[in-house]
Amino acid sequence: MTKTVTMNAKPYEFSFNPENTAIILIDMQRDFVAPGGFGEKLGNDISATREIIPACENVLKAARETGMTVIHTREGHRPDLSDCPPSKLNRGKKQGAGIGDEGPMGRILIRGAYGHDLIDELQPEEGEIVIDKPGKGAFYQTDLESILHNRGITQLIVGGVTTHVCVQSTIREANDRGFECLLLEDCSAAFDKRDHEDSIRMIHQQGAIFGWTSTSEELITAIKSSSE
Ligand code: TIU
Repeated sequence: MTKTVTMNAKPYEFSFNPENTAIILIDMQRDFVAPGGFGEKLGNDISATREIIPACENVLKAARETGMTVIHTREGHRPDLSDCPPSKLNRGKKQGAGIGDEGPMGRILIRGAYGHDLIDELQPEEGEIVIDKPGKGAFYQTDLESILHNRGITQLIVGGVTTHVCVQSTIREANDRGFECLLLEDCSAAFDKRDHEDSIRMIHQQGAIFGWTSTSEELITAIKSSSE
């Protein structure tokens, strides 16, 4: 049994009970966080996405010790690309990052390819949920919403990459579905730090218009105090 706890956050305190809260790490895949993947082929410097790995590991450790629901997502497509909208395919190719093209880690953003999988440091443990999603938001064309309802989850603590694309899309989708979301600033990253900073402000502005933001340290302190 855990009790409801309150943590410091922007724009004001965030309260949650770990029993009704899921940690969701968005797309910490080699294709975004390792050299030669989709992220780098789109012309980005991936270093900022690697800097968050230790903080994500710390959060996973605390969540696992408390028995919280942990969810990992992966962006990607079927090998025959039948679930990839032509619009997405065409834009990637224009940027030199063709979804389905052979890269150093196998076919880019294709389910089953080495590059599509989660990085070694953040591999799921047995019993954790992995959501394969074709879009940017984790709710679009997935069973995430029903999994959350079935477990009685009402709040989401979100990290991963990239803050301004898949992380923001997922938080916006979750907010419209009635979930309260908190972004972990030091567990999320964009290729350009300005996109990351802008996303943080967009989420917590106007009295938590989409959600709250805070840090892994605040979260871990709160999680630990929930079982005291
Ligand atoms: N390009 C970019 O910033 N992001 C993506 O394409 N996917 C995710 O954010 N996961």
